Amino acid sequence: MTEASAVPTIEEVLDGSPTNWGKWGPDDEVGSLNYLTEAHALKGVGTIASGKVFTLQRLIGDPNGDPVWPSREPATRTQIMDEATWDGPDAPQFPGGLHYADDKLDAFLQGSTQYDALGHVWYDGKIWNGYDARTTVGGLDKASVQPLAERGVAGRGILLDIARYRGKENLDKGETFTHEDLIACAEAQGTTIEKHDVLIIRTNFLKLFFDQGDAFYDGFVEPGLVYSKELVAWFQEMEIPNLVTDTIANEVTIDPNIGVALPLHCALMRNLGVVFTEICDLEKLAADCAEDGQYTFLYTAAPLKVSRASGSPVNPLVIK
Ligand code: UVW
Repeated sequence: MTEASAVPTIEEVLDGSPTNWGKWGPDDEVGSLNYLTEAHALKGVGTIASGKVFTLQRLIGDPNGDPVWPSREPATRTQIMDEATWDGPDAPQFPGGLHYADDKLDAFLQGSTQYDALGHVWYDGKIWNGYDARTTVGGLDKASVQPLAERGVAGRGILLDIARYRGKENLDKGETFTHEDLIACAEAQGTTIEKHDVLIIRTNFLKLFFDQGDAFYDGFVEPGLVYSKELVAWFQEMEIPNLVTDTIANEVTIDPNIGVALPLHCALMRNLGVVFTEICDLEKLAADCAEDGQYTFLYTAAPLKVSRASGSPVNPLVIK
């Protein structure tokens, strides 16, 4: 414990917590995605029964607003060229009379459905695989999103519809669940979480962003997984490569037991190399899974290849 407050430091909380540093060599930058081999891609393919396709990205520039982490702003798209560009006498001229539309996006790379780079969070001066946190200065020289983007993700995904399991339209502010709840939820759905599954967790919490407007950010505490030694051990034992959710930060924002912000980002991402995917829209997929009872599928995704970036937008694809 620090003397100034009752809240322990992350170092204190995660003292002795397992790491996978060095497991895939001293130069590794993709962490637990190493668990997803060609055989796992084929295992995902083997679940395909109907060929139904689902995209999990939220709209960027939603007229109803884009939910983002409180310190970030939604993306702004600016129209640069359109038919009006050709209204005046100084209009560009292209041989043959071509006109076209162009636009640009000013966006937080983590301001929409996104992959976090493994170097996105840290404590104690070290990021994933033990790289020095100074390697993040001015851009991530290590464990940026680029290696994740180059590798891509393909494997068996499993939807864990916690909201439906709890009989709720959406989880409430600060509501928590554990790995045991995930196991029980899978069982209630008639399936089992297998080693190396991509976990896709539905809370439908962001419904409140659209229902409540600005009030959504009052006392901002998202629901989600809550830290425990047992939960971290379970992720390690199950060799989970990728944690995907429909919340902004994949875990309860402030741990209700210890008061620490986002400890699972540290225990799972920084220490185990579990890759995080956030702000997904799981509504159509969840409705379909509830209807046909098939909660496992091929999950594929590739974030954008952005040099030295700490995250990148993504539009994950599920095929059932
Ligand atoms: C933070 O870690 C602050 O944000 P996120 O993981 O939600 O991108």
